[in-house]
Amino acid sequence: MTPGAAPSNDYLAKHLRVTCQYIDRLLGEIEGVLYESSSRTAFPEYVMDITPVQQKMIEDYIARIRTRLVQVMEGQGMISNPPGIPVSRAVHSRLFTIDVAAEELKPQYMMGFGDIPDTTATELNGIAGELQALVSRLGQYLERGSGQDFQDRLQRLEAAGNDLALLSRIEMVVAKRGLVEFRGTIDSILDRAEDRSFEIAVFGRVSSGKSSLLNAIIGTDVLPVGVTPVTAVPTRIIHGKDPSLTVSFADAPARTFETRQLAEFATEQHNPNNIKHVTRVTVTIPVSRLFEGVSFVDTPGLGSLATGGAAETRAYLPRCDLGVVLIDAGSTLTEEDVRTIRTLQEAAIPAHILLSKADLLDRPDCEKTLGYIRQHIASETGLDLPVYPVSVYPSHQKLLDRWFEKEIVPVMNHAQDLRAASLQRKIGALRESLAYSLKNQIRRSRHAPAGNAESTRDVEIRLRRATGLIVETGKACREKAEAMNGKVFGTWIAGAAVATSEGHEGADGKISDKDAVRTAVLQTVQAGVNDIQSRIETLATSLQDELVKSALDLSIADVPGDKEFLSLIRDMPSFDPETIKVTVPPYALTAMLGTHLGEKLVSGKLHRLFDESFGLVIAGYFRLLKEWSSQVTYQMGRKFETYAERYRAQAVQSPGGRELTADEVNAIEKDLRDLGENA
Ligand SMILES: Nc1nc2c(ncn2[C@@H]2O[C@H](COP(=O)(O)OP(=O)(O)OP(=O)(O)O)[C@@H](O)[C@H]2O)c(=O)[nH]1
Ligand SMILES: [Mg+2]
Repeated sequence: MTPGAAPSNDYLAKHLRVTCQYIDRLLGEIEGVLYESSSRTAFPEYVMDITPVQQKMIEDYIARIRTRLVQVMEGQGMISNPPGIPVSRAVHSRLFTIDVAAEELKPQYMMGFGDIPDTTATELNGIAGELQALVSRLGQYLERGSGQDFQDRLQRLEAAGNDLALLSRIEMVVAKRGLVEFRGTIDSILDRAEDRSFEIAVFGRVSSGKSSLLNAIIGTDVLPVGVTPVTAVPTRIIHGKDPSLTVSFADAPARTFETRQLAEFATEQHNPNNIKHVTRVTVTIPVSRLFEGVSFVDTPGLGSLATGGAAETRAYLPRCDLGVVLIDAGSTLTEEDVRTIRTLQEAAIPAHILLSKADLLDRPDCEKTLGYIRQHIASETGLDLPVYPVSVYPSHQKLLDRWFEKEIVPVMNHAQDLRAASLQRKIGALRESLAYSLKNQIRRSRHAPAGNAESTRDVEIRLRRATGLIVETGKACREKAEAMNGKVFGTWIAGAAVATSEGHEGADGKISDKDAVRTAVLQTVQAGVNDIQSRIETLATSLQDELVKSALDLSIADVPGDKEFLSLIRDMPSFDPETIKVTVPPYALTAMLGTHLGEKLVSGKLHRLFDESFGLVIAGYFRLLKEWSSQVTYQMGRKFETYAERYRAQAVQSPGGRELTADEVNAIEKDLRDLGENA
């Protein structure tokens, strides 16, 4: 063949291409062997027996062979195909496979391997849980796309006039030291900085009048209202000339709709438990009262009647810049209201308190209630906050206007300054915890007590067991909730059999047999509920204890607050005993149970009766309880991880209490100075 001429036939061309590709891949494998030590594989295969000079020579020859391969291809007029697979996709698909492989470490997949002791099972669940959490975090990071690169985002934000010099220095130290545990916080601060709006959010229990209040403020009835739980996802309202509705989804690109379609996405009726996976709803309408750069946010109600939307509200809460908390004049101030104010306080977000539906009270009662609320909040939170009465009735318009002019207009006037201040507060807090972590590294290296290696390993094992416990509790609660339906049915049959064989009126006349059946059923339901609740409480206490003990071993001061995990157990769906209307079959059961056919007939009839009277209600309730327990264990897992991730990182950084070299200490001290700390 002459140079540059195409191979004489397709087979030959294919053969050439495939062989060259194969040679190239083998060269890649040699590189894999050479770089094994730097890849830090967990299962090293090769012993390094070549010198750096030899390694360099090999690399040079590999480069030479590759050049020749390219020349061969070009010489035959064959152009190699441009790459078509994005790296991110390739990494994603491997991560998915790793996740599946990690799942198989769980004891439930090892049935055939003989008995597994309980502690080993918990540990295996823990190992799987730890690996899967890391894989999922890496996956989430990738999903944000390359446009989300930290340095890129920082530069863009700084160009837009944000003072993020400190955050930039923090990012550099975090990247240099591989402290992935600080990535999440940096990310959320950048999110907040990119979103230039100042958000005023309205919180309160279900039906306290949040949506009605915002409608009254903006002068339209765009937000759906009603007596049952209505709002299902946090809904932003911003000012704009042309009305529109933008909805973002977790699993689909954002879309624009007409504002009248809001109910399809934002209400419990049309989007129960957010089955449509809506992540953000923004309504743009002309609102003369809304200043540029400020948005109002309507949130789903909290409290015992709350639905799935309450979780959305809690997740959203730390993001807002100002929280307006509504206390319903038609009921009393509850623990839930105080908790909302406290959560805002912990997130350093100013809280404003309103007594809604003030039209329901006459003036003296209103005054009395305002005083009581103010005093109660002060004693519970230490905050002395003014409480304003408001009502959406036109006759009470003045009340609403007075509060708005006095409290909200000044805030809107300074929205951008307030927003910048809150951003700096968040960055400051991050700097503190990073500096603390670096100082700790030096301190532990200098004062490594004997047995540090032991305690570091203990910490790792302890955290792993706790992770395993989360996996196990979640599974046990789900199984318990699923089994409850059958159990209640069994109780009902047993009760019904006794009732029909013994007659209807109790001998002492106090308790009828119908009541006995009902009581037995209720007790069974309650026992199931108690079981689930106590498993979750035990989990909360264990997680708290394990974290506190680990922090002590690692000399870390940042430990979870006293009831931090227990406080996640809230809004447990309650069971209404009124729904149990027990009807006992009007014929003697015992007489019919003798024959096979009789048993079948009776069993069929009982099943129907059970379903007709209350079986479906019970099934629905335990389904709700199952979802609730999954939600709570998931939240506990997330909270646990935020601490455990940092603790594990610290445990790894003090491998056996090895003393750092003078150079390593100097480097850390330089980082501390870069962060503005005296090392
Ligand atoms: N009397 C009186 N009733 C009100 C007032 N504001 C709201 N309501 C009524 O309270 C009920 C609940 O109002 P919503 O605005 O839907 O309450 P919400 O807090 O948004 O409720 P969720 O979205 O379900 O959490 C409705 O029946 C309203 O008519 C008020 O100022 N006075
Ligand atoms: Mg509402």
